[in-house]
Amino acid sequence: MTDYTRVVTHTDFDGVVSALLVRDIFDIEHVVFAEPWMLQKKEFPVRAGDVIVDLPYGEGCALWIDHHATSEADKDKGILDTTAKSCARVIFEQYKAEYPQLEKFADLVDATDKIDSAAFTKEDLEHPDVYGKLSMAIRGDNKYKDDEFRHFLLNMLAFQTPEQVIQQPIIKARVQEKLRQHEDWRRRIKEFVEIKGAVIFVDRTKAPEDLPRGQPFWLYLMYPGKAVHLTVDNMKYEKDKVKISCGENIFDDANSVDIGALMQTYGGGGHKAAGGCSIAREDKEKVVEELINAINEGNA
Ligand SMILES: [Mn+2]
Repeated sequence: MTDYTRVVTHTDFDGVVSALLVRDIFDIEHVVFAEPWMLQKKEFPVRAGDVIVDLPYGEGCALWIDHHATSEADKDKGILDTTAKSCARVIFEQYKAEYPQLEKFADLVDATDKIDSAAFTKEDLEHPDVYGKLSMAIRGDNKYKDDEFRHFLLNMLAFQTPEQVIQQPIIKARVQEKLRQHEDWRRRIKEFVEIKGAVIFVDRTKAPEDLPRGQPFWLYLMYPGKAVHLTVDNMKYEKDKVKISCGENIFDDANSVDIGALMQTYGGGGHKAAGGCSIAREDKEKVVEELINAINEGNA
């Protein structure tokens, strides 16, 4: 029917669900996971039969579907809907009339909208539902194990309900490990937090290696009423650099600064509500101070 031979997708929950839908529509077996920067920097080897979803456009692919605002320049090259809350939603709306079997994924696509647009309530954080738990389990710190897990999850979601999927021993164990790590993070992260005006500043470069990754949205519950959180962290491979990530309080309208635009002035990017950049390690103190000042002045 088509010459589509491989799905190239993002490593997050939306990426997994987008791949699931595309695979179901076009009957493609082969799925690979990539990070947005790989396509941006043209470091991903695109093949002629590739269907690229939830990622920036890749020259030479057969089909591209996305919803990121930063993809606007490529909008004529594929299917882009920047108003959609998830890429899974774009695929679902585009193909559901022609492929009515997609209807079985309607709840999963609703859940993906919520996760990909961070439309969480306090209740969602305190008591994550089955989708929240599955999405927590998607990212670890080993690319090969993570990809293996994502493939497994994708295969399970193709023929079982999420409630059944989460009972699979491999998935259940990983979810439980993630919840445990998250508790550990919540207990220990406070030591590396400093409140600077409206900013919750987290310096992970000072934290021990074994401090797990947490869900940064929790910071807004732990330090209520603040406008943004700003985290500085080591980079895995580039030891002479640090990465900065910043996001606005999802429970509160306290932030009016365009975070993506601010990060762009340091070579990064993002959206109005969240963004990041990487900078030379030696500039850390200076840049962090400038960012915190800019955020506080913008919100004064
Ligand atoms: Mn997405």
